[in-house]
Amino acid sequence: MAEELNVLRTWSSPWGLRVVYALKMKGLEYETILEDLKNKSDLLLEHNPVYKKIPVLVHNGKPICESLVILEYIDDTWKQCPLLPQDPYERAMARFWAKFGDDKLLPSIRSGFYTRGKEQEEGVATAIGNLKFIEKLLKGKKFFGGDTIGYLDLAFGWMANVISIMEEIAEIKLIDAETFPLISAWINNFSTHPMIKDLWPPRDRMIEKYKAIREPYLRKEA
Ligand SMILES: N[C@@H](CCC(=O)N[C@@H](CS)C(=O)NCC(=O)O)C(=O)O
Repeated sequence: MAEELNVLRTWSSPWGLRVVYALKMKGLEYETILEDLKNKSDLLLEHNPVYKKIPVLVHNGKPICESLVILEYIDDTWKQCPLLPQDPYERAMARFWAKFGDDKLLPSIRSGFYTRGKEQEEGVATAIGNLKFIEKLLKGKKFFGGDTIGYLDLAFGWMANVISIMEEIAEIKLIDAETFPLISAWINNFSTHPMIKDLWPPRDRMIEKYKAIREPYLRKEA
């Protein structure tokens, strides 16, 4: 049976990009259905009634939600170019760090981005502390997956997409090459990888978007 793969996402969402990167790594054809999150489609509400969020992968009519769950589904369904490591301990660790990225690292980076003054300094310090764990994971490796891009690289793709944009807008420094030589090299390796670079959202549009997202938080603070 011909596979039908649709991805509900937005042009900029790092969680949506996780899914299309994975499909591309596996060499699968898919259609993107772009969502307007201010006016969610009936299709999105029907396919993700619990969270009402993108991304959703629709495989032969069946929806799968939550980007990390979707990555595992893709890896379980199509065996070429494995994303998760084969070793059970390594698999568990990849899942652990992906969850750390979403639950701990990202909120700390956001708290440095959406604030000013002392609160911002504290957010940046916490984020830098969290990034130190990530730096250690890259010791002796080009990618989190080793020599090739794997599940954890796709899970951390948002770091390559978004951190430098947040740094520029909020005038903060999170990743400098001296403190984080391995993360800096990874960002370069990941963002220039042939499977990844064509799907990269344009920087000027991202800057505009993230400025607009930040603005209401600063107004609330003032
Ligand atoms: N944990 C979710 C996060 C997805 C997410 O935050 N999606 C955002 C766009 S980047 C969304 O759909 N927001 C709409 C809303 O919150 O109403 C995942 O990994 O898929």
